[in-house]
Amino acid sequence: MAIERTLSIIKPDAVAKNVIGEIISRFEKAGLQVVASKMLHLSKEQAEGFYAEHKERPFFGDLVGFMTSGPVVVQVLEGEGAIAKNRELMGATNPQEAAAGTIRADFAQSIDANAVHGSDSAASAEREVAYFFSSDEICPR
Ligand code: IDP
Repeated sequence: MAIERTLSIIKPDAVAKNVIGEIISRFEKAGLQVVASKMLHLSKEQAEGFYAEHKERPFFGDLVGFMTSGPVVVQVLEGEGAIAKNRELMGATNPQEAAAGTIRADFAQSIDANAVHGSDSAASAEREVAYFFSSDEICPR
């Protein structure tokens, strides 16, 4: 399988719960490496731009409101099949439907406050990594 990069966001609910380390530990134990990381408090404009594909959806306002409600940790994860592997570790969007042992099953409260974001395709990963990181901020080993 190819080495890929994917964008992960530890969302405001998980940062507030103080489980940043536990979440990163799951990525590392699954063989993904953190090759870029920063903590940010997203502006409304940053959150709207990031989630632009959802702007016509009824939950868009709530999503932007939630993502700007507190700090987040944005990271680039690298590894074999990183995009699908991260989605598997995250679990389903709605934590009530997320498989046992996934990040969302263990740390998320609701479909709004669902602990993590992960790119869902190679095209999204490319756009999302570039949205938050310049190439000199990414440090592969
Ligand atoms: P994903 O984060 O699992 O990729 P997406 O469909 O890309 O899910 O949706 C982005 C985010 O928007 C979700 O993580 C969730 O927080 C929020 N969201 C998605 N669907 C709903 C919904 O039906 N109601 C409220 N929020 C939603």
